[in-house]
Amino acid sequence: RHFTSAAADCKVPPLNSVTMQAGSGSFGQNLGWIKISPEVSEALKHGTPIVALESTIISHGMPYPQNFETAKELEVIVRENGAVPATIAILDGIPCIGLTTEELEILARLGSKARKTASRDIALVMAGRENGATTVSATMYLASKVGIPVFVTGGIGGVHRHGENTMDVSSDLTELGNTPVAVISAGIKSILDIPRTLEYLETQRVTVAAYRTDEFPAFFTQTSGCKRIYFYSLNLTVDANIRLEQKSGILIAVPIPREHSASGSLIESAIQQALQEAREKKITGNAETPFLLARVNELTGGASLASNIALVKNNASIGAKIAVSLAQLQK
Ligand code: PSU
Ligand code: MN
Repeated sequence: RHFTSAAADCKVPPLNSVTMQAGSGSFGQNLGWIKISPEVSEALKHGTPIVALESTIISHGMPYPQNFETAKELEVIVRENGAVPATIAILDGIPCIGLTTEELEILARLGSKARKTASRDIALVMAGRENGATTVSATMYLASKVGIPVFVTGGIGGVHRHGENTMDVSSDLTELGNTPVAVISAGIKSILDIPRTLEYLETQRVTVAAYRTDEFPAFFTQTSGCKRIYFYSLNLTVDANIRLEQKSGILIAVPIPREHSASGSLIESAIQQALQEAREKKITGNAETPFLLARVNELTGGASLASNIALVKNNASIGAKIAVSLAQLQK
């Protein structure tokens, strides 16, 4: 039902109508299959800082209506910090860069009825004219296609525990190895294998930097025990990566603000229980993360959701600042 109204707003621009231009290298490709909102299109043209935002976090990462509120608030925070927000999703089979409030609401209400769309799913969702909520990998891919070098999210996927046997390794990691976008996140959850994830990122040639710490954060908590992460000036690092024309991305890990990390150990024990339940219910593959997020939220009486929202907002303000100073460096 919602689909039709989204389709009306989401027209494919005619070829030649969109001129790409931004952060790195050569732009000006004509992508007739993608819809860029007028505001983002203008920003690309003028080199105005832009922050890409993903949509799986809206549909699968949080319940309605907090997901809708958070999606809107993230855009406000990006604007307050001087950048233009570009939430990315696929509506009626059309990849959209920059959504209207109505489109954000459609995704928020669809929840897990929207298809969780990783890079490998983009073509399928387009072919089926489906609504797709893009994960980190798909959002990076689409952001890079139109020339947006900075992207803010909450947590990325990683190597799952026992991934050395199951081979469940998120395509977020291989996309980071192949797509020159800086991803600002709060690290990865301890439901994943953090040391193996960092090893895998190294193999994929991904630059890993942290914000004001030398330790990789673990999403709900500031620490993971994994040290020796670089923390040089982040805008200079992103700028250098672009000048080098590296094909790989940068993972920027921002620890959750201290005042929201207090419930970390409570959340940690809920995670252990949820993991156990997932094993008993044989929930695997791309259904695992959404199940765990929802279950942990139930078990913690909403504390994990509150922390999740707080850390994504914090990432949005830091990501927007990085985008602003990067745009200045590139003038
Ligand atoms: N981690 C979170 N919240 C999320 C996700 C991960 O804390 O919403 C989502 C992101 O969209 C991420 C995706 O890209 O899950 C990874 O899924 P998978 O492990 O199936 O690759
Ligand atoms: Mn997986």
